[in-house]
Order: sequence, then structure tokens, then C-alpha cells
Amino acid sequence: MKRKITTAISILLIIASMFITGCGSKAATGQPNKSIKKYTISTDATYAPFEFEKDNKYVGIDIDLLNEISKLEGFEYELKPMDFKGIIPALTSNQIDGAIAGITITDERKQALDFSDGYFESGLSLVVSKDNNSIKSVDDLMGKKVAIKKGTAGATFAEENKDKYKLSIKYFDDTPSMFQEVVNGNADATFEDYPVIAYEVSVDPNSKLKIAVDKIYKAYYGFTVKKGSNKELIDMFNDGLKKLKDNGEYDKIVKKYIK
Ligand code: ASN
Repeated sequence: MKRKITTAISILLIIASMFITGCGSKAATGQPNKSIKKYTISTDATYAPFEFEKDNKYVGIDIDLLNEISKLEGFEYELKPMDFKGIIPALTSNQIDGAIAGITITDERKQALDFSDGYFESGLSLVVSKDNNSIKSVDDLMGKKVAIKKGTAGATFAEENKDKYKLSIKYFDDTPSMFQEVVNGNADATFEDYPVIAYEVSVDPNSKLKIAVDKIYKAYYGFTVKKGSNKELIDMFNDGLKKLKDNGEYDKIVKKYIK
């Protein structure tokens, strides 16, 4: 009888301890599966066809790629859309873990950031209003007003050529406001990436903008993290990207947005 009671107590204790440890690990990590890490990843707030809001949801090539890659590689993320100018400072000050925002891979940025393999061919376009027939090349910008988006590769190009072409530069926080400045006739031109302006004029047949020079230079977009941090995220992005290219999903995602 005594033995039976001891056995019963032992079993109860084992069950109780299993219950306690189970709850304990859940409460300590705040997530049911300890092995899944959650990253904070930023994106541009408005940058179609790469990221934009549709029916209160973020969609676009970058968003779909990130989503598919996270599923394939087994990580979770919280998406933090913000104006592009905030993204690189947020990375370098460790406020976010990574970013996918149609970010051009440049040697200058590589000093502070690590990039994935290039995942989309881009390049910088010179954009003018549809009825402008005098600006056909960068050389035609002498003394002109240009609208640019803060912190972008387009901004760097304008700043580097400011003196050469005596440009007057007006800065904007987002692409739609920058485009609007040219549409309104307050700026003569703007610099934006080829796939972004090509998408804009293709989805809006009444667009008042046109491409004066399609690719002043060619460049690639990369997923990025602060230099020397979150290496596993870059490795997972590259690995997942390769899988999506091999299984045809990458092409499907791009075709969903660019016809
Ligand atoms: N393409 C821009 C750059 O790399 C980023 C952006 O505007 N989202 O500077």
C-alpha cells in the first residue's frame, strides 16, 4: 500500500514538473517555439512596385520576396515601413535588424552596411514632365531645379553633380511628393529608379511624367543589415532567394507586379 502511494505521488510530481517547465519556457521566451527568431525589418513606406499599401496591407515585390524567404528559411519578422531617409540610420543605430526597400547596392553604403546578393536590376532614371521637350540628357540640366528624395542614391547623384550643373535641389520625404513637384511644374526634373518610374507610367496612362534618360547608370537592389551584424539574416536571404529563383517563384512574384 505504502509503495502504491509513493508511486502515485512520484507520477503526480513528474506530471506537475512537466507542466511547470512547459509553462516556464513559454513565459520566458514569450513565444511558443524558442528556435524561431523574430527580426525587425524595415521597408520604404511608398515605393511601388516594391512596397506599397493595398487594402490596408503592404504588398509588392520586396514584401512578397521577404515573406516567401522567411517561410522557406524559418524566421519571423515584424515589418516596419518608414520614409527611406530613416532606414539606413535605423540600421546603423541598431533600431532595426534589416531592410528591404529597393535599396541600391553602392560602394559608399557598403562601408556601413552588408548587402545580400543583388535581387533586382535597377538603375537611375532622369524623369521630367510629359510636355518637357528640352531636357533629354543629364547635360540639359544646367541651372535647373531638381526634386529629390532624401537619403537616396538619386539624392547622392544630384548632390555630386550640383556644382557641375548648377542645380537647385529641393528635398522630399517620399517618392509621390517628389513626383508631384515635377507634375506641378515647380521642379524641372527628378531622379528616380528605373523600375519605379517605369511602373508609375505604366499603371497610370494619364501620368504627367516621362522618362528622359532610362538608366544614367545600372545598379542592383539588395537586402541589407548593419555591417557585421545579423550575418545569418543575409545568409538566409541569399539561400531563400536562390531557392525562389530555382523553383520559378521569383519570376512569378515579379510578373505579379510588372506586366
Ligand atoms: N532606391 C533608393 C536608394 O537606394 C531607395 C528608395 O527610394 N526606397 O537610394
